[in-house]
Amino acid sequence: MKDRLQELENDALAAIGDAESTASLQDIRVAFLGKKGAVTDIMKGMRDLAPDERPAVGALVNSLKESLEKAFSSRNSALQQAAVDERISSEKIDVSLPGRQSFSGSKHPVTLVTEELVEIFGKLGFCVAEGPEIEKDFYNFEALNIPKDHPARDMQDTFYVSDDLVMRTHTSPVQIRSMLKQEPPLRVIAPGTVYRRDSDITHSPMFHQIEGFLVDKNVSFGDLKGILTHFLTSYFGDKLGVRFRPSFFPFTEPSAEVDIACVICSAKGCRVCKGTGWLEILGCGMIDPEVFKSVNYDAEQFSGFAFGMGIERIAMLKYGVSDLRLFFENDLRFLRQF
Ligand code: 2U9
Repeated sequence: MKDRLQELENDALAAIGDAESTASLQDIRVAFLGKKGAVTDIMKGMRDLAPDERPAVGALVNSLKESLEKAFSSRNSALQQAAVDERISSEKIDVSLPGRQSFSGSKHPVTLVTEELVEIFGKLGFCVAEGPEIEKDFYNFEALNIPKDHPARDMQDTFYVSDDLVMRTHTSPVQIRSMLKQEPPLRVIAPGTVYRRDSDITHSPMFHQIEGFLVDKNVSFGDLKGILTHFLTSYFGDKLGVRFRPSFFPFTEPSAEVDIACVICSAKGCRVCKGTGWLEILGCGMIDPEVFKSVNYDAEQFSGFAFGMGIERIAMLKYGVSDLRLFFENDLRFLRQF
């Protein structure tokens, strides 16, 4: 029995010494010391020994187990340490290697301007609203008091998807949807992409607009002037000259166009302001009672103003960009400047 135990110990120690990973070491451990392992078998076989032999054999088996446990534990530590050493050497960093250049993107100027406008109006209590770019005739024209024979509805000016669907020509339909959803008081700002059949140096078939409106009791043209003057001086600078000129839009009455003193030549007269010293910057007016009718607002009880402007135009003036097409070409030499 002593010889058998010695042989078993030799075999186990050899296998432990040869184990190349902690996983294979674990398999060896199970083969010798596991429930069905070789050492356990011997312990089970002790039942068949004569009673006087048992104490001596038991002591031998215990010392074998102890010796194997020690060997397993020390081999396990050695293998773990080897794995750590291997990882450390494979993950070594060569700090002398030249770095890789990282390219960071930047926001498009149209996005930058939109964010700035939304922030200014946000501080005045306006919330952003969005809507679909393919619109029903009703939201884009009918509800805005744009009659069937209005030139804006012409196939020459509007992209028709079907008889009843158009690519929205302004973000005003978003405002109609807001009014149909909510009762006054309401302050909404609607930035977004719009489409018109127009393409030359100063017009693009796809461009961006921001429109806003406010509806409440007792809203006056004075409120409109106050809010829009505050907005223009916040955006372009404190001592900015601002003037309101009478105009016409189907959805506002009275209507006005707003000019600012030319920011390019400080109102001295230049190519951009065509020598006038003034730049047209936005359109506005008191919301026409006809518009209130189509959203079931009581025009006797409520009044409101609305305004709209082209975002590219504002961006061109702010950043001194002379050609509208630069905004849509995605030339990195242009975009990297923002
Ligand atoms: C509702 C009622 C009225 C929005 C308005 C303008 C005047 C305007 C143009 C500026 C340059 C469009 O991008 S542009 O070509 N817009 O002049 N927009 S009042 O009036 C509204 C909007 C929604 C329900």
